[in-house]
Amino acid sequence: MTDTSGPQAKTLALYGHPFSSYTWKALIPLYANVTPFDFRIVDPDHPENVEVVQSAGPHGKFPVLADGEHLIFEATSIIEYLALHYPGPEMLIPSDPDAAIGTRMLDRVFDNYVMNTMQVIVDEYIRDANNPDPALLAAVREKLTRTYGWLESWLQFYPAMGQITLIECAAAPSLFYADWVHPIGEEFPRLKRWRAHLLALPAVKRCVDDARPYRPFFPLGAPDRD
Ligand SMILES: N[C@@H](CCC(=O)N[C@@H](CS)C(=O)NCC(=O)O)C(=O)O
Repeated sequence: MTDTSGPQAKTLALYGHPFSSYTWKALIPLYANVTPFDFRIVDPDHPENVEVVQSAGPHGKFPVLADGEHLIFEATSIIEYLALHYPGPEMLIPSDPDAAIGTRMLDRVFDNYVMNTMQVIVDEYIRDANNPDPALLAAVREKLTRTYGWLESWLQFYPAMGQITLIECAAAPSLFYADWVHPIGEEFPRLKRWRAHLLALPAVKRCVDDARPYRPFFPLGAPDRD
């Protein structure tokens, strides 16, 4: 999928899948900072890559970043690692400690209250696409609506447009898929606009485009947009 090459030797490799939201989260900073790396797809045709991922963390999840022999898992930790060891034009974590706490807090919001919440619905459709549990779906949709409301208020005070930090890395994939699962309503105009802004960032657009061939596999059916 990715030719990230340049003249420099690549010491980094990212293991993941182009349709995986958490893989996007790690790809976005690599693309944004033009950091050279090899992409290693995790799928049944590449058991050697599956093996690396299985060896890295307790549940064998991806993405995994390899820097030589050093394996880093958890997308947030990968971004922290990149910010420290492979800095680029985008300052992924603010240097001011208080601002950094705020950035990390928002990262938790997107993982825990958007991505992982939305994933409950996706998992329910994987379990039985024809007969998902309506009570479960309603409860999770209510949680997502509450999160959208919170983000709509938060965006009033989030000044930035254009930069890529840990916040954007977490927000773009989680809002991309959450909107497919539980559309962001007209009552959340700032959030709708911000999602559109995020998807237009070149580093994010590249992830969206590379994932297009896999859309037929989306358990709820991918909408004909984005
Ligand atoms: N907390 C992990 C979540 C990673 C995760 O859930 N990855 C999914 C792909 S988006 C995965 O590995 N799925 C395959 C599996 O669970 O076996 C992170 O932030 O990196």
